[in-house]
Amino acid sequence: FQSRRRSFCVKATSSEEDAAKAAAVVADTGAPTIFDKIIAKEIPSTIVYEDEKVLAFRDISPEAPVHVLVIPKFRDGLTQLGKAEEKHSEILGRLLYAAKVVAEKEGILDGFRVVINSGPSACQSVYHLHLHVLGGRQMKWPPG
Ligand code: TR5
Repeated sequence: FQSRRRSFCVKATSSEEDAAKAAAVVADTGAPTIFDKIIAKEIPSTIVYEDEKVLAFRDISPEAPVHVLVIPKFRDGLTQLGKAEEKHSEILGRLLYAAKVVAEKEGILDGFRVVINSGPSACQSVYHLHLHVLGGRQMKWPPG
């Protein structure tokens, strides 16, 4: 299943470098992720919205004209939605509301999609909970 999963989760590519990346299975180890560096501003990102608890920035590999990631600044064990506990209810609500604020700022309130990939079978690749806000084109249903 691991190798089937890899081919489902990674876009077809011809470059050897990308093939090597595809071979690396991402696991939820609880270790810091690239998003911690984005929060710390050690790595540049295009920030769309920020408050004391939430950061929203453009996805580096957009799947739609608007593709923004909304993340908690303090992960607090929330590597994936599947690990949420009741204590995370408030931040989960804030993230969802921030997704709406992002959609409004981006001018896509007429139609947008919010996606959370949780765990390997959903192709999660960064283990710091994040909402994908996608829009600016006609979405298809059902998603793959
Ligand atoms: O696959 P999941 O749902 O975990 O989504 C992770 C998302 O993070 C993907 O859509 C990636 O394109 C995105 N991503 C990965 C990196 C990155 C990023 N978005 C903005 N900036 C990024 N940097 C600087 N580095 C990444 N590795």
